[in-house]
Amino acid sequence: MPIDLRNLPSFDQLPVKPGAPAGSAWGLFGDDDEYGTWNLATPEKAIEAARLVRRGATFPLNTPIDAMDRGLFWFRGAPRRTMFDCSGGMRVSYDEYIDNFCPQSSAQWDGHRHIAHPAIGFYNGVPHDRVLAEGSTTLGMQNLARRGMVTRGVLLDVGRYLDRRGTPIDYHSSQAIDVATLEACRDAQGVEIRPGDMLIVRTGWLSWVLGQSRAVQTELAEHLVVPGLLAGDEMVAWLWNQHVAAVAGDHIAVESWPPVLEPGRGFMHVQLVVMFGMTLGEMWTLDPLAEDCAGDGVYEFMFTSAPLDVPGGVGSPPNALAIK
Ligand code: UVW
Repeated sequence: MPIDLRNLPSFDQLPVKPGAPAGSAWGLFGDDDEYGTWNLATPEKAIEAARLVRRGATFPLNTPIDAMDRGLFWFRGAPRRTMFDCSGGMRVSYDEYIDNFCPQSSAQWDGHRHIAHPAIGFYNGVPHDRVLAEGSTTLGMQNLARRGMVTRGVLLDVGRYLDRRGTPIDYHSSQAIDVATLEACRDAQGVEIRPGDMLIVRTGWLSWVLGQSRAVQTELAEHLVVPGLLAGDEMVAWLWNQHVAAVAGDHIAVESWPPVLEPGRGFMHVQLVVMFGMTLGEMWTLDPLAEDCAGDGVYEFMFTSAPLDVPGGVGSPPNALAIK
């Protein structure tokens, strides 16, 4: 369905579909939609993005798939690779198996199947049964994989902004970044967020944690606290009202971890993934891109991502590029 990026409902106008849950975008992109807010990354956004390529400077945003091979990501172990001679011992051709590969164990998209509301199901009101049925691919990663993900990207380098302000993020905490800080960072960088953009927030957490000793990492794995966005009503409304196609970061869960299960706060994944249909990018490698942006003062770029085409896939490495 054609999308008019100048005429999207504000958060206060949701839901647009009678009977849909409060604050949900269900039905906005069609009753059978499986792209969610990525619908906002229109062909016009791909053209806008391509115009931002000036130097050909390219920044891959994946993180090595074994980066969390320290028990850091407590329930998603690193994969085991086995390389073998597939030329019958003639030593001319090799393949490999990657066992125990969790597509969400390192840089990842949380796809539309990753999060459900226990009582009402998945994005767009798809019930649990339909997603969990044997052979079901509903809401799987194949949708975005086959569509291809291209749009204008914007980096908010909150880690650097707060460093420069003399109030660095405490990486060994669940420090929560509020809307005012995101806006102040955006303002300091002189960049606009436009409908259909890919919003990327850098905290600096990933490079910090990968540089820690095994002892610190083990302790962190046991009591996982990670900075991130301040989950809650204000952030949810702000993210919707920016009309971004998706949001990503270099930290563990987009929102600060662990979630605070109190009225007005809560587990923001449910609101973003289930109610908006917004995929979430986590643990992306952002430092080289951020260095470049700090160097030339340009925080916008062409963004591309080619998730794995796993029918019914829950998540995927992003295989994302930022190109300036
Ligand atoms: C965690 O599980 C910490 O994050 P997510 O579910 O967003 O991948």
